[in-house]
Amino acid sequence: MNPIYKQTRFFTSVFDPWRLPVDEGAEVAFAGRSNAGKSSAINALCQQRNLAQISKTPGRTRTINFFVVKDDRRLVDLPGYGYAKAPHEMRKRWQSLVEHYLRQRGSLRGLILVMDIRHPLTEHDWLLLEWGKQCELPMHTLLTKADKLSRGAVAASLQKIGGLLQERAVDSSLQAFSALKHQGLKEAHKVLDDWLGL
Ligand SMILES: Nc1nc2c(ncn2[C@@H]2O[C@H](COP(=O)(O)OP(=O)(O)O)[C@@H](O)[C@H]2O)c(=O)[nH]1
Ligand SMILES: [Mg+2]
Repeated sequence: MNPIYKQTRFFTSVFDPWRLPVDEGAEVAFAGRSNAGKSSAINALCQQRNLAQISKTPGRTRTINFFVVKDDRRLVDLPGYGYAKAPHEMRKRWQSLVEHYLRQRGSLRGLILVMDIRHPLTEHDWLLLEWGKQCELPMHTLLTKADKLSRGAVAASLQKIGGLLQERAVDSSLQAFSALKHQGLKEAHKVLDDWLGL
C-alpha cells in the first residue's frame, strides 16, 4: 500500500461555491448519500481515525471538505445527499454547492461513489451515475459496510449491482469495502493512485 495516504491532512472546508480552493493539480471526490460511509472510507484509506469527521447524526456535513494527500493532490469529502430531514433551504443549498463543484471543477479526476451495500442505488445514486456517464468522468463505486453481510451476500450483491450498472451502460468499477474491517483498501488505493497520479 502506498504510504503517502497516511500523510493526508485536512486542508479546508467550503460552504460557499465561490470559496473553492484553487483548481489545480488532481482531485478525487467522494459522493454518496448521508450516512453511507464516505468520511469513514476516507479515514480508512488514509489510515487515520479523525481526518474526516464521522457523525452519529446523519446529514451533518454541509460543507465540501478538502484533504491534501501530497502537494496539489487532494481528496474531497462531498456533503451527503438525500437527507430527508434537512430543511428545504438546506437541500437547495447542498444541491447548488455540489452541482457547482461537480460541473466546474477542472482538477476533478474521478468520482468515488460510496453506497451502503445494504441500500444501494437510490434515486440520487442513479442521478450521479448518469451525470458522471454524461461527462465521461471516471467512476468507482465502493459498496461499503460489507462487514454487515456474509461473504456470500456480498458476492451476490456485487454481481447484482454490476448487472444493473451494465444494463444502463454506466461505466463504474465496483468493489466491496469495509472501513470497519479495513477491507478493500488495496483495490481502492489502486484507483486513487491511478487518478491522482501518485
Ligand atoms: N459496520 C460499519 N459501519 C460503518 C462503516 N463505514 C461507516 N460506518 C458507520 O456508518 C455511519 C456513517 O458513517 P460516515 O462515514 O459518517 O458516513 P457519511 O455521512 O457518508 O460520511 C457511522 O456511524 C459509521 O461508524 C463500515 O464499513 N462498517
Ligand atoms: Mg461524512
